[in-house]
Amino acid sequence: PEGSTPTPVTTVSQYACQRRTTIENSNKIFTDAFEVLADSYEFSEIEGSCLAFRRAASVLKSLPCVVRCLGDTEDLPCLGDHTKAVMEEILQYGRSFEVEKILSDERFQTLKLFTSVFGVGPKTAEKWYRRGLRSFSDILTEPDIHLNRMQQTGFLHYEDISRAVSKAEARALGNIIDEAVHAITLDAMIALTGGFRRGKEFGHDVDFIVTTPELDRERTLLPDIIDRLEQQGILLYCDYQASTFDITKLPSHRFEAMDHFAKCFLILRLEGSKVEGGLNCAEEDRRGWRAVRVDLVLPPMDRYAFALLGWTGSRQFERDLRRFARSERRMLLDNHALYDKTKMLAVSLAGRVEERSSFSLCLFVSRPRSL
Ligand code: 8DG
Ligand code: MN
Ligand code: MN
Repeated sequence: PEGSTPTPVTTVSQYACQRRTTIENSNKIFTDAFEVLADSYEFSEIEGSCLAFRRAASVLKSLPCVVRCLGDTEDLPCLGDHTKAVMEEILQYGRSFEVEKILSDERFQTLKLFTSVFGVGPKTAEKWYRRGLRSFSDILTEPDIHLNRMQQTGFLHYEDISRAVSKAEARALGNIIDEAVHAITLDAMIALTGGFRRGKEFGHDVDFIVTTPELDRERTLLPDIIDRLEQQGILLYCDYQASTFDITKLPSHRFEAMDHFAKCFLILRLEGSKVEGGLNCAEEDRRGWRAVRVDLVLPPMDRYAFALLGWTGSRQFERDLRRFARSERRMLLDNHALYDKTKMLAVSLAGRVEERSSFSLCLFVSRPRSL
């Protein structure tokens, strides 16, 4: 138009899948506080407030600069009164008293400690807390406590599993999985997914997708891979879940849909010599190896793109991707499929042209399929 050019307005979307977010977080001081509050609400099973703080943290992580005053947040979505009150405290005093109170709370500290063990969720942690248990030695010396195999392994490898996995270690594990899979079948594909696919330097585990063009082979391949890792003597723990994938099912309406692909949650033994740059902790140095959490998921080849999209994370990105599909596109999305409710059609998705930032996924409607 004539005259002055309008000031560009950069609006931040309410959907994480519509925001570009880098690995650098300029607003860590706020997002760390929100995450404490979210955890605290999660422990109290107040899901709405928990998600509100997780959503707010995700919004601030997408900002290129630090928030300097409350005015900076005026045009931002997903920030409620409570969120802003916490930010105001931090802006004024450099810390939030509400967060400090939570951090010094015995129940919070104990639940945080207990849930840091592999295999211990909020329910079990709460149960133990109510019985008066406060430390790991309380749990391990209490005669009436029965630990399942996952929890026993969690305590056994606690130090190793709690320590972040580096990119170099993820790469070394990639080579081990690659070698194991290709010793069994030559035409399988392996992709690194999860946080490392998003470019993170460290992770709590390493996630891989394995798939093969051989029809139905993905249902039987995983037990073969697990056997092989066992024979190599590097399998420390394995929770295997067989495929329950049913092609006739619609994408689920549930909020955080678990998928039905064959998968396993593993703990593997990683030799220090296999990692470039070697070992990074004194204790490991003496032992020469460390335990690492590894997840493998095996979708059928024609579902690879959905599985990759679903397992790349973050959890907030995935939640918002599904919400965006539902609310803005009248579609249902999960780790298996994308379904157009208005056309009653399954949409197929070209695997390699996945555009994560805008949901302008290269979509094309497949031949009508009665789902
Ligand atoms: P991190 O390991 O570096 O801490 O982060 P991450 O890689 O983002 O987290 P993750 O817990 O390994 O989960 C990666 C993605 O996998 C996450 O977006 C959720 C998705 N995912 C599923 N199904 C399942 C499942 O059954 N269990 C787990 N743990 N994650 C799943 O789609
Ligand atoms: Mn991960
Ligand atoms: Mn994982």
